[in-house]
Amino acid sequence: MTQKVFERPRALSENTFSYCAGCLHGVVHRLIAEVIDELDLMERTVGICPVGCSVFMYDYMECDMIEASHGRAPAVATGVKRILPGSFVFAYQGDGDLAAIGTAETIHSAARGENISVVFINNGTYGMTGGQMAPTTLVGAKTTTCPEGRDPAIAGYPIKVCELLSSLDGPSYIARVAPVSAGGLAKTKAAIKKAFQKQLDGKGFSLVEVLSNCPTQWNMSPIDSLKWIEETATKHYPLGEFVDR
Ligand SMILES: Cc1ncc(C[n+]2csc(CCOP(=O)(O)OP(=O)(O)O)c2C)c(N)n1
Ligand code: SF4
Repeated sequence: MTQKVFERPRALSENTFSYCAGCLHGVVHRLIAEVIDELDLMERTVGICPVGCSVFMYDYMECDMIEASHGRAPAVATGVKRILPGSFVFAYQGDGDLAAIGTAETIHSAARGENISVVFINNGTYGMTGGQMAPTTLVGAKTTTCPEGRDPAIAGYPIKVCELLSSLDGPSYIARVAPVSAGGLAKTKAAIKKAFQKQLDGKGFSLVEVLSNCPTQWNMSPIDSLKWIEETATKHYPLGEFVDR
């Protein structure tokens, strides 16, 4: 007798991801879909897509999805949640989207303690538009707009989103994870689940920062990009839970 031990989450569509080989966007989509299934949220979930490589997330999810313009996902999420308080609302945003053009929306929705959840994909670059420097690009890291490496004398220092938001009273949960190993994947899923549960419990704003990759714009193999996250990115962006209340 055969036994099914693995299947596509209900919340994930059958469409093929358009992401580059080895990109973690698809992996994180799947983890979100698994959590939506496990918490039985699909019928009341509204996801907010960003602008960036994951702009087509609405093609990959079976729940309702809305496309927000660049950086505005937390504002759109706020509107949906306030009008439909029984809905479950998450925003999915890259670092260009969340920490550059959307800085104001991010900080203010967190400070207000909006009862929404944000999954923040920090790959240290603007993947979709050609690998430009992002607010999260590490000092010394090379991008197409800082080919000699990020120089703080010119471009300042990377923004640590979890640490920044942790100084606010509004957030109920802030965590940073790195899905670069079996253990890292399990911790990433657990953090997303915890963040989603905070919203279900009415506790207010929750955010999970995922240290992610961009093998294409980093000019690295997928395996090397995961090693770089583990060995370099985590030194500057420590993993863990920053707020849990
Ligand atoms: C208002 C506005 N400014 C700039 C752009 C151009 N743009 C599209 S995607 C993008 C960068 C996205 O980078 P990120 O959020 O880090 O996502 P990634 O592609 O790396 O997943 C930019 C600058 C835009 N679409 N709209
Ligand atoms: S450009 Fe980078 S972030 Fe975008 S899909 Fe390719 S690997 Fe992923």
